[in-house]
Amino acid sequence: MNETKILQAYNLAAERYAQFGIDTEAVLAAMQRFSLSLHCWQADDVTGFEGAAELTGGIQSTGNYPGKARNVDELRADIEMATSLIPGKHRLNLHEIYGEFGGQKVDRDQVGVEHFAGWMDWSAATGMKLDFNTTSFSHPLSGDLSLSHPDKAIRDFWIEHSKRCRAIAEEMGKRQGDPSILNIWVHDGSKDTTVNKLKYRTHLKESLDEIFATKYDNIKDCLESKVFGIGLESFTVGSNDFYIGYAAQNNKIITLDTGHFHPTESVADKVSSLLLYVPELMLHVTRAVRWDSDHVTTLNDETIELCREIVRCDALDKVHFGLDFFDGSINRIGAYVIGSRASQKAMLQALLEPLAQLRQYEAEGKYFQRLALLEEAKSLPWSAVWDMFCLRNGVPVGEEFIPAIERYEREVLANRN
Ligand code: RNT
Ligand code: ZN
Repeated sequence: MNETKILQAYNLAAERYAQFGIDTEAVLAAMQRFSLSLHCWQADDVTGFEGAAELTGGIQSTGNYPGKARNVDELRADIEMATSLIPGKHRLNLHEIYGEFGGQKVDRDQVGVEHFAGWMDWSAATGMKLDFNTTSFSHPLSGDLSLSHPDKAIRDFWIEHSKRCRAIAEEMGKRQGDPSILNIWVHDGSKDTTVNKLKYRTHLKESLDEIFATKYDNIKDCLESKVFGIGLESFTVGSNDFYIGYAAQNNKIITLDTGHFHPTESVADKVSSLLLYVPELMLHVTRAVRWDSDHVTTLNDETIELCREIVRCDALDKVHFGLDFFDGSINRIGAYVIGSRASQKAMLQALLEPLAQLRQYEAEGKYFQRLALLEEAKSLPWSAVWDMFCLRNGVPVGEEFIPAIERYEREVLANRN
């Protein structure tokens, strides 16, 4: 794209935003600090490196597009390719099943820092800081219940796994000089009507207490709820209420996955309530189509409103923005790039909102004016600022990333059979 034209359009946009007292240079600086945590599992449909035969635990990736990453080198190459097309500096969110196990069977209660040493070296070399997740699914002991299983031996197995994951994340946090976000999501639930819910939830609470008994300085613990899983439709042990209660009482972070609520429930609306009671939030931003389908995040109303609420709460430094979709039906690197750029565009629009004027209208009870400006704000020239952001970051402007992905598919992905 023509640089002079991008610059001209940006200058006009900057003038327009200045009429609302918005400094586009300050917004661009804020965008530069806004890091996404890219989920490693989009590259291989949540397979991991344990040699898993199938994805279990209430989640599903559909599609069989060729070229999925089969090992750690391919995964790293794909992430590096994706980030070369995404402006700014980002983090990588790893799951425990992505350790480097050297062809050995390393069970989940045996995993250690050594299995992530390569990732930590890669992180230091690329500057992509690491976040981490325990993995309760796709394992012979996954079943319908893990941390809430009535059998103490099974609970203990998953408690040990979770403790080890926290120790690994602590090492990541220490080495990168920035806390690693350690997320716990377990699929625990039931397909049908359940009559002893209190028992399972008591087990889950006690398991978490044990897991969190060790205090660490370089991790941030997060808990992710879910409305239901596939095959576990009637009951979820770790419901929204359960984790909000636990997090509020124990000063833990809540992870909001935008696919984990009732379809008409606003996740954006939760931000200002939760931040009054829990220290920070982690996000798993996805696009739920009819259910928690994990479609690629797009620039839709839900994502924009979520970003607006973060900005309106002045909470950019308290909200960690992770992505969580796994689409195996299209080019997987393309999926990363679309979802990441869409999230950034949503945040940019939020940062460019004429908030001072809107708040003044609201304070004065001028609700027609508030709604009118909210509508007008939608068509302010944010895309000129976006193009400038891409240009300054040396990444393709507009749709120019499409041929770059096509080339990678021809030259790299096509050789993975
Ligand atoms: C599943 C949760 C969870 C997973 C990943 C793989 O419903 O969203 O975050 O998607 O941890
Ligand atoms: Zn999630």
